Amino acid sequence: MKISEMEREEYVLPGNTACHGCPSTICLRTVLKALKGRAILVIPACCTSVYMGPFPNSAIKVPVFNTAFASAAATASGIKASLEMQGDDTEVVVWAGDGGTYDIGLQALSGAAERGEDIIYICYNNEIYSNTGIQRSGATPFGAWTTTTWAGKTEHRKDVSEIMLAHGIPYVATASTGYLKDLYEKVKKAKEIKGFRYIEILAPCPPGWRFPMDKTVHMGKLAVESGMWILLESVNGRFRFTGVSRAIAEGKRKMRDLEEYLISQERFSHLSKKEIDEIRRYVQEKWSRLIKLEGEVDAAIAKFYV
Ligand SMILES: Cc1ncc(C[n+]2csc(CCOP(=O)(O)OP(=O)(O)O)c2C)c(N)n1
Ligand code: SF4
Repeated sequence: MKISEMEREEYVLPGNTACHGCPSTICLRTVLKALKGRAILVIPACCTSVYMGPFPNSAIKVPVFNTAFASAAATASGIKASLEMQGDDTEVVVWAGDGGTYDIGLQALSGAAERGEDIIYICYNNEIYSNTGIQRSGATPFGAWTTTTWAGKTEHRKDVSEIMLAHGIPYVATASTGYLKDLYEKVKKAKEIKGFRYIEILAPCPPGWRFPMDKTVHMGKLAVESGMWILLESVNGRFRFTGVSRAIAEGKRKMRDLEEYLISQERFSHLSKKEIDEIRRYVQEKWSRLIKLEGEVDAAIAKFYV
């Protein structure tokens, strides 16, 4: 598919109050185009619930239910159940930050996934609580400066996409603000699948990560090209790398130096060589774990059918 073949209709309107270069607006625009606007959004407290505008005004051209932080997936489950009773197949989509996904809404997310609710849950992961002033979250990477980790975060991030893989749901994918066509296609694919679907988008945030606001898409590409963020997809348990990450996993493309990604953001400007090496070790370990996972799935399926 060419980018010019994307849906032309706009569902995220100009004049909203997001920062210039906001990854959330860029990606939500893409997601709603992929769904052709046939969606009800459920949004817990986050930047999106602020930049969409105060009631009764809204910069988002689909119905939005603003819900309490901890309950986005539960609220979406309820809305879907009531639509089903009315024979309405409108897609119900949670659009939440990493604070609302990794930390505060994790129990509702896990419960809805385990119950197999027929909803799409999308986390735009900017690796911080940006709306309230750049605090650390469970998604903040090791070493990153935030207003609650002045000397750099001392723990590694957890990975909710891997946690969702472990739930055995029909669709799990990661995407990046750097590759909008990939995001568009993954949302379209998710729409065709029934059951609980989870998509997580890396969302480089200019004020939170401290880089110039015209570099959002570039940063989203650099994250993938340096191996720091991995593009993957799992359809009914069949796991595979996608896009640039697939080329890297197959040895067709070399990773860019991780340091190039780190030094282009001021949040990492204080890092020592030892800390950079620790991030490198963590990234390599994650790659080996996932490469093994892909290999194991392929081997198992091959045994099944040969
Ligand atoms: C229960 C509860 N705790 C705290 C808040 C304050 N609060 C509103 S938005 C927000 C940060 C959200 O972070 P995230 O989900 O990562 O989204 P982002 O702001 O980065 O878009 C916080 C802490 C709240 N609204 N409700
Ligand atoms: S702080 Fe970041 S995520 Fe929030 S509106 Fe600004 S650019 Fe977007």
